[in-house]
Amino acid sequence: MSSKHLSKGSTEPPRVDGLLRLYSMLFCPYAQRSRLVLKAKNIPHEIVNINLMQKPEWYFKIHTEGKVPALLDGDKIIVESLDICDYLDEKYPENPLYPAEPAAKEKDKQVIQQIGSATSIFGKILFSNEEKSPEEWVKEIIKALQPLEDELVARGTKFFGGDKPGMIDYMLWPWAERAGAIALKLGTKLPITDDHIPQLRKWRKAMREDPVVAELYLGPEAFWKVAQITLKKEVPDYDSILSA
Ligand SMILES: N[C@@H](CCC(=O)N[C@@H](CS)C(=O)NCC(=O)O)C(=O)O
Repeated sequence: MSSKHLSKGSTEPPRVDGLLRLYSMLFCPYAQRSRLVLKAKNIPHEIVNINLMQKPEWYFKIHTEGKVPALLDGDKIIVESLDICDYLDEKYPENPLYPAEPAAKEKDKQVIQQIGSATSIFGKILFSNEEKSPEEWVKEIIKALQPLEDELVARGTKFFGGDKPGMIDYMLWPWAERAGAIALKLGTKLPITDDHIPQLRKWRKAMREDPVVAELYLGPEAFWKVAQITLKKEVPDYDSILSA
């Protein structure tokens, strides 16, 4: 399902003329955004995975900070997940992920800008050693996600994109997929009740059934394994986590 993560001392795989290349890392939510868009739009591409703990020397010529994702299109290199996804949506008009109407597209972009602050709570819970009760975490989660819940309610649609997922949906999904790892960390189901962010929770179930999401789905256990290794300040063996 995925190529080996290349490390220090490796050589860059030969490029294939005319084929898009995404530099990625299997567990990176930002890279997942690009992979979702590539799949949703059925764009032929290859994936080159990067070991972010032991970055290959050659990779700094692609991305000066050595981050993923980065997209290579001929001589062009595009970095930053949102710029990559917008680039792909513009270059490949089939199955557009934004509304055609410019004001509506602008609105979608504004919502996407809010995703980072809404979802930073997940990383805070997974990667910090802060001791809080599940009830306290739930309060923080609901507060952080309420603006997205309100937006979905205002739209009155199953997905932010309407009756099928659009750009907002795919930009948000990687964090919704990782949310299941929180219960694994806390050792208990989160005490979320029916009146807590009901539309977003319905959205998450519907997204899980989207064929594009399903094809790239790794599941909470894999993310929790990576988080645990990272918390111990050890280097995850990205290639064996799914089979371990
Ligand atoms: N703002 C960037 C964030 C990319 C990012 O932080 N990627 C992480 C992996 S999930 C990374 O490359 N980390 C390696 C590093 O920071 O050196 C985007 O949206 O693409």
